[in-house]
Amino acid sequence: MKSIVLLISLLAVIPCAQAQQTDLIANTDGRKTISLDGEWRTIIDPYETGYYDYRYQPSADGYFKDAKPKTKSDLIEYDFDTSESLKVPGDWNTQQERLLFYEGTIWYKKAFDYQRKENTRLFVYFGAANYIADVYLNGEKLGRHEGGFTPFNFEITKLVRDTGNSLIVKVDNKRRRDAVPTLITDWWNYGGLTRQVKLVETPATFVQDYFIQLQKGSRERISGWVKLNGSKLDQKVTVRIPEARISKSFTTDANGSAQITFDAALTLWSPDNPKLYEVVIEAETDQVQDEIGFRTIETRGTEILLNGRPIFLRGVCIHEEAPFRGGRAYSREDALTLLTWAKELGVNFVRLAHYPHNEFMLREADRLGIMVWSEIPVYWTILWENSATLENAQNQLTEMIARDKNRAAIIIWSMANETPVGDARLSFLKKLVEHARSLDPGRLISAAMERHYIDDKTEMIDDPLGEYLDVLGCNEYVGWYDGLPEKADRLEWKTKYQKPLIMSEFGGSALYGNHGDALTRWTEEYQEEIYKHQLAALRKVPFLRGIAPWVLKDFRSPHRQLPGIQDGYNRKGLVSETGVRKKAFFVLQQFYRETAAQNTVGNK
Ligand code: GCB
Repeated sequence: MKSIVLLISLLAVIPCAQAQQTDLIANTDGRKTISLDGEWRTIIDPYETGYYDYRYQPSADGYFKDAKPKTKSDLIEYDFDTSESLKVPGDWNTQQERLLFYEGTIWYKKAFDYQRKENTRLFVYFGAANYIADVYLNGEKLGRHEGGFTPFNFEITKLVRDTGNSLIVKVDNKRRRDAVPTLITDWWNYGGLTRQVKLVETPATFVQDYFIQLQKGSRERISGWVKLNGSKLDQKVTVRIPEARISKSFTTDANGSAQITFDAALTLWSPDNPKLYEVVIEAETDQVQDEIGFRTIETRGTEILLNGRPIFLRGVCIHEEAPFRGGRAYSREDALTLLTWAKELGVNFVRLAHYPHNEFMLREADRLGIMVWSEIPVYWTILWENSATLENAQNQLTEMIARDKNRAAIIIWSMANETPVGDARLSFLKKLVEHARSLDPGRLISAAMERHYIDDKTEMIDDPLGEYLDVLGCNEYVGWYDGLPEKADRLEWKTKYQKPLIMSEFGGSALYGNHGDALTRWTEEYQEEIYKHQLAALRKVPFLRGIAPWVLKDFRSPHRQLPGIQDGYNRKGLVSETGVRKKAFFVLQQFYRETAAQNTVGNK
């Protein structure tokens, strides 16, 4: 009997739940939603008292029960409703000083009422929770999600009540060796419900997802698919692009899927003309709207071609950190500020490092005409031989692509950053490349790799991973970790591949307002000197097709300890953490002005 009770209580708290996680609703913007943002009651639980019992077994009566004493004698040692609160969306670290370094569990509770409607379904959608989220509604476990930067949702149609719903999320941001990312990163481990949370209402059978883009290699043919979810899976589905007078109908199969292809003469999306079309996906039981741009992206030899024409990517790297207030960025305003700073620099391209950024960044990049490199946090050291780590990375890749595959701005999916060459790593990353190509055959695949010297003045890019990529990415810090700024002048760059190269990082640190001569570390002049030498040298690299210097804005990092200079910030920003421009900003801006007209760095 005891063991049955134990089994039931175990089932109540962990594993089965994962199966209930519903496939992602790809475009929540296009449907009826109810925001759950605002104050959530929270319990800081470093010992996970609300999850494990005193034998370290998952407890059947954890905090997720949201229990209240029923009699004056009842013993209940927590109470959400008299606990403190935190704002959602938002990392916890920057909301309370005592949480700045906190890594562990915090429980979140939101109470809500909901008027159930006939023939509708209800989902709870999380933009992101860093890092593991265990989600419960009215005491029942909905499921667990792992990965701090991608969205997930659960269906709650059968569990939701008219009044007094208790939505509880245990968020745990403890770093783990087998996780993605692993124990060390050069950014802050911001924990919590860092992005929007919402209820999404759908008809009984609804348009779950769709992929509507130009077919690879074609500027006139649209190709993709639509997927329904529900009980009436065979339906007529019409894709309309009203402005282009397009209306094409398809029939979904017994699984609710339809392949779609049709010809369309459209104005193509580009940084000069970021044209977006209203696209309507109309099923018999549901309708969703989106704004979609259409463009092609491909490579030919060492060229990158946008809509068939060679381009040079004038970029900058960006972390998802809020301008001015610090902490994780999560709003449209944050996205607009960061991307406007980048635009003022003269970019046509951003590398969103080192994990998928919030959806506003992609939506705004689409509108502003900024091409995007988007990546998953396979960073530095990963447990290459661990199958669960691979599955986790693959899942994060799936979720990134699921959310953003219709954004014209994204031209590159990147698999990894600065990972060490080796067999297990190569086999791991090859699987990610194959996976990305199977989900999205149209975009380019890259990774930020490393280079090495073959003699004292020749830099070589020959990482075996390069063979599987469309575009080579390479991080180098000549002038900062590697010699002094003038060293860049003496180097020649080589690669064994006939592929385009993006210098996906270079730069150096300066504290804004710290001045000295060009050889004094941490001064704006030293950083400026790096940029001058780097840009002059990179002009001479014949296969270079883009640059993304590190980094737009100073960002928090526990790696960066130097008192009076770093104080917990990586200072490689071209602007300070409050957005004040350093001298190097203007050097890069000038370079971009000169090169914009030519669409090349003048190496031919
Ligand atoms: C790198 C990493 C980046 C770091 C940067 C640095 O190579 O990719 O995440 O922040 O160097 O500042 O050292």
